[in-house]
Amino acid sequence: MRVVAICGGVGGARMALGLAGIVSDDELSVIVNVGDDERFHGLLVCPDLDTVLYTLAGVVDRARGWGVSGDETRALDVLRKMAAPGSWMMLGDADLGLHIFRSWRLAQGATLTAVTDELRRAFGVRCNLLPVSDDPCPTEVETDTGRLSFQEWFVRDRAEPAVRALRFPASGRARLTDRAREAMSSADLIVFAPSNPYLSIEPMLQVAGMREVLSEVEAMKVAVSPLIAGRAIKGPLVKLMRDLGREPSNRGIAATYMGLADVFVIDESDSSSTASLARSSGLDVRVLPTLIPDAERAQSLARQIIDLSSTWRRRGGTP
Ligand code: FO1
Repeated sequence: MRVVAICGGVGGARMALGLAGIVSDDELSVIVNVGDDERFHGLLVCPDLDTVLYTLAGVVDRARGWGVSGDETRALDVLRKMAAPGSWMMLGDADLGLHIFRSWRLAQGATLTAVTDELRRAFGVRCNLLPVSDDPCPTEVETDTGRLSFQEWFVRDRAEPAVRALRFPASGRARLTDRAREAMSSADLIVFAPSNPYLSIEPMLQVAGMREVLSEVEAMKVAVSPLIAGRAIKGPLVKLMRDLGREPSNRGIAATYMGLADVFVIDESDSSSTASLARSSGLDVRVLPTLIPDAERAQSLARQIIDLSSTWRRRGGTP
């Protein structure tokens, strides 16, 4: 079975880890958000790609969910001593080594897809790891304090400024890569990871070609809600939904996936809303244990989603 995971952030990396445990390497493609990418100290940092890479390679700092376990900050200490702009971004020494390599290869003319492939091979990651686009497609955040880059809002300002809107200035111009397109077109199952729909999934849907390919594919499309008992495990999801005037519930999350996904998976703790959610969204709502704090639980969720896809038939479709 050919599986594509559409991912961003820590929830995305954990879902990818679960799938990587049970899907054969050449049949798994992980397509990753690049809307959070930003330059620091002249280097391109791609937090979502790196979080997936470090997680799949088993070197991620598990407590934080991002960065390299046991990393030090001697380089950053110097940058801070020099009051270098952007030194609020916690870049460890080993992490910086990766950013140096990536920035050097990009300056030589390599695409982000090619460099990511070099990195995942070197880190011993065997499935396909694919940026959604090779073009810059930053997410910008319109706040009460003005327009901020994604990391200024998320890290420097701790996601505190109230969000009026998310902006995607490269929307429709940044193109889907051929490899991401091919992976989705030939997939049997596409899983939208339990990532933040506004910060991780929506930026990918803004990439030219992404929505079209998703609407044409044969694959069964399953979206996993990041809410558990109505709350996000990590990150500013609920506050962001309130700021944006969306209902901070699975009903609000489902709105992102209406007309896009076939199945919407919610956590057992939210099962009382299943019937009303199915009615209001038109999605086939299923209940599974979606809390994935470790590889074992992530693998168990991945297994249950794959089992679901082997028996699932599109409503009104041919058997
Ligand atoms: N998140 C933080 O909350 N503080 C940081 O200083 C920070 C540094 C950082 C460096 C590299 C990297 O790959 C991720 C990093 N993150 C940090 C996480 C990152 O901001 C978020 O995971 C995503 O951009 C949101 O999905």
